[in-house]
Amino acid sequence: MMQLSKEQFKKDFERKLISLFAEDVKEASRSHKFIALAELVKEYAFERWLKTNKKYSTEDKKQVYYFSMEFLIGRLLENNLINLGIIDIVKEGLEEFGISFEDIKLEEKDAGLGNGGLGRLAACFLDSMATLGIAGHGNGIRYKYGLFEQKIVNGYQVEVPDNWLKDGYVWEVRRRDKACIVNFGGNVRFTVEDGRLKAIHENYESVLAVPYDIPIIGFKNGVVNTLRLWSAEPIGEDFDFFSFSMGDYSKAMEYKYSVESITSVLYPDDRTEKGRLLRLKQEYFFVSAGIQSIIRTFKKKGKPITELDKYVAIQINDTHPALAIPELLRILIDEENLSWEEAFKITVNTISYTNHTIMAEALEKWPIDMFKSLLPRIFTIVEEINRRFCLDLIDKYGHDLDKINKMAIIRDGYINMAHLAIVGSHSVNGVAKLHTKILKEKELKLFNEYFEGKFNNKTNGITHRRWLLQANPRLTKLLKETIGEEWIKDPNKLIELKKFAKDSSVKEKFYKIKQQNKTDLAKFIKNKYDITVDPNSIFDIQAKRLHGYKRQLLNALYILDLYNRLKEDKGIDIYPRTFIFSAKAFPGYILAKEIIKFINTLANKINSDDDVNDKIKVVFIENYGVSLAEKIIPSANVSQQISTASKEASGTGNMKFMMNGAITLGTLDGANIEIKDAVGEENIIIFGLTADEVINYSKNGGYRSLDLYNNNPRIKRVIDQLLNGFLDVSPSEFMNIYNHLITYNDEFFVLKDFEDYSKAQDKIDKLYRDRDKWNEMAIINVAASGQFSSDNTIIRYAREIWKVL
Ligand code: 4GP
Repeated sequence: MMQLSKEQFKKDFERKLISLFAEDVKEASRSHKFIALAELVKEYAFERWLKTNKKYSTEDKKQVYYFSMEFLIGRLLENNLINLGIIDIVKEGLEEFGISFEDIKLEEKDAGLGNGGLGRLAACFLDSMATLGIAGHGNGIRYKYGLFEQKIVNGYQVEVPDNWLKDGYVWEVRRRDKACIVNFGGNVRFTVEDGRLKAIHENYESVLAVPYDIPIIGFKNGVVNTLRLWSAEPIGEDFDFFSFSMGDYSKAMEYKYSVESITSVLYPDDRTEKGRLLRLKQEYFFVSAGIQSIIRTFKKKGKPITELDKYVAIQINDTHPALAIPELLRILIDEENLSWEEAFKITVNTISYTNHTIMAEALEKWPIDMFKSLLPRIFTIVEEINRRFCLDLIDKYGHDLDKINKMAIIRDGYINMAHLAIVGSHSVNGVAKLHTKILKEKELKLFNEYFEGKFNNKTNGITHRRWLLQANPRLTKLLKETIGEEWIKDPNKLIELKKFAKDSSVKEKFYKIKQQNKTDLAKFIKNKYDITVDPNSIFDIQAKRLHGYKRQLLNALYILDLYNRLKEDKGIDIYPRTFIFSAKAFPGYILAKEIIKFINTLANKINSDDDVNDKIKVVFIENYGVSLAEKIIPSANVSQQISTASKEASGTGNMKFMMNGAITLGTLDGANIEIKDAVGEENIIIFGLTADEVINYSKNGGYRSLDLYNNNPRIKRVIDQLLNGFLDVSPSEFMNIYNHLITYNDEFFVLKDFEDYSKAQDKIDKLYRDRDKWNEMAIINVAASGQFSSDNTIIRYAREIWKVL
């Protein structure tokens, strides 16, 4: 832990302002104060970074690399100060200068290099690996533009580019000397060299991969690991001088642009061939650079390459980095001259794969033609993996062609990346018990039977340092006063809070904290949208990506029905409620965008209707991301986790909300089930179809949403209101929603679960009136949340997959 006195800090801070900007505290702008503070944190941390790196290069410790297309790291300043153990000193020191830390921290850009759960999980894992002293590093892409910024205009989502690097990024270090070359295109021919077949890749185009390193600081342990993000640059001079000197300026610029576009955007538009090709390019680009850099570091140790798997573990975050498998094989065979058998054994032992979803749309498949022309050598390797795997299958199953077809890596003109990832790795894990069970028994059953013992579960987790210490300082203080500080190092100790669940003074304090957090959010909403929400109402929150299966639509239709009931009978006794949504929709996902418009339309109608205004309010907070989540989650009373059972692999928002004392209103899906087991049935509200029921309906039919529409007047009314002008929009505005629910038979069982959901909401209403009981439930949720710290998850990865603990 770092020793720093307040006086020393103040001196250092003044010195930094002078050396960077020739300014004193009085003159400096908010932005300069932020930069000076961040630069100071770097000064404090970088010595440790150097030491950690030195230690890793001299020790024989196995290095873990987490390969991910997404790292949603959010803002780092506060997190870094907490982990260095100097947050209080810094806050106090700044205060004495008359500077509010809360104010200057907002100057930092929220690095949104990801989309949702998978990306945020990667960031939590980095924090936990550093804190546990595991030599674990991230490998990803330095996107020039992060996930788009969402604006709501007239109720519609509008996407604005997130130019987060515009003013520079204070935490990164460009390491030009560690750049690698990545090759695309060209052709492959085979020759015989020393009696062995040798692949020659030629006529390719090369791109320079330049790493930018970000320090990942462990919690009070002196460890600083590395997140390495790769940026694509033209090789040699900035543009093609030949074209330029011939006067073809635009051709030269085209070359520069085409190279730089590789790392320009997260999620290129997958509706076009060009967009899909770019995504494949991105995948190979960061994987190839990452593996080359790992091998280079490993070789400095002077160990034989055949021992690589003893010193290196690579975890691939979903299939996006699955090209790590053929790329590692390529290097071992073509550059290190190992035999296929040796190279394959090492590759499988080095790589492990995490599956994050069973949604068909997310299961990657690449057309052979595209793959082959972009990555000709890699294609021949994938073909060979497939050929040998199919032969093994024939060995085991004879000529059961149906089975072999189902399991093959290459089939019907496509390369199935999940199959490649399973065959080329030694571990395949799901992210919650139910999800793993579905993988093992349904989606990937054949593979689980064939590769005995390869499949395993690693339930997700979240770092309590960000989601409790940082996001909720008030609750953190209460916890310290009540159960001491051991839980910060060992989150399982949070369970000690359970003893205080019936303690009326702790309950009262907990209630007050929740009210203060709600008041903060209410002020934020007032400032931003001029909507007045009452902190005494129930804050009922659904904050996550917008997707059909996450069923924001169920929540919204329920609100519309509630509104109808209130209009019909003003005497209905409901506890006042504020429904809060926050969600981004993927730009090309029409239905999701229409649901956003629907929620906003509903919000307008309800918020401006004096008849119901003291009872319900609806707020859509735009631009959901890590920083906004830190603001929203601590204020929640109800956490909506209402996905169609079987569809949400785990969820991690559910864990963040419970850790902050919200009661989960959820289906038996993903990690909700484990949350239920941890808190007990009486401290969670469960409703809806089970995963088995959903799977059964989807497979065998037996559900008709039209019947529900015809037989349930409440459902009929809300569906009709989508189209009949009730919402003061044109009849076609919500046509996709209507079609989704009725014409296409409600794929995600929104209407099927409607009644049960409505009853669950009634339960919440009753429970909240009993303040004592509610607080007890909330405290039990906080107490049981330690189990879901990502420290626990990482310990399991480290012991069972990477074998580093
Ligand atoms: C998400 C899953 O949808 C979510 O259930 C899970 O908690 C999270 O991964 C982390 O494991 N999937 C994605 C994705 O983010 O892009 O597929």
